[in-house]
Amino acid sequence: MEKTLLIVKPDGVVRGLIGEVISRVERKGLKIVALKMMKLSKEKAEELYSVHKGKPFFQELIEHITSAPIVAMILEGENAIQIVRNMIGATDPSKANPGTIRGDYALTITKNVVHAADSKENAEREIKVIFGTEKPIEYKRTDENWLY
Ligand code: FUP
Repeated sequence: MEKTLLIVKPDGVVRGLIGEVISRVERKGLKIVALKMMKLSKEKAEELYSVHKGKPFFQELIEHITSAPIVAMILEGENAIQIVRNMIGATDPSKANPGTIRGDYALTITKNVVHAADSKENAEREIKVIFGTEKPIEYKRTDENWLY
């Protein structure tokens, strides 16, 4: 089954939105197969956002993501990557639709509450950066027969 990475960023954690984010993905039917709170080191942050190295907003991005704890989770489900991208909304909260996490809870592009992988390749790479060799936990949700 497809897996993706979702991160509640420091602004989301400090504003008390961890539960809100988790609640949305749980109700959607996605399965949380790994979950962890951590403070990202500068090195890990730069690895996570390596595609943005050299861009004008890189420094601000790294400063923000390392400023307070994050909550990272691996989510599993059919088309999980696209579904979670739809749920978080556009990168710029001023363009994110209402009903999406960023559309409902954020005002600015740096402090946009969540991060989610945008492709299979990035999901695999980002999961490795955050979870290393830690394995996702296998279990059944009781509603699986009603989701699939
Ligand atoms: P997303 O995948 O939606 O998080 O968006 P990107 O990977 O393009 O950007 C990662 C983060 O960089 C965003 F969450 C915020 C920051 N960013 C800016 O601050 N300015 C930009 O113009 C683009 C991204």
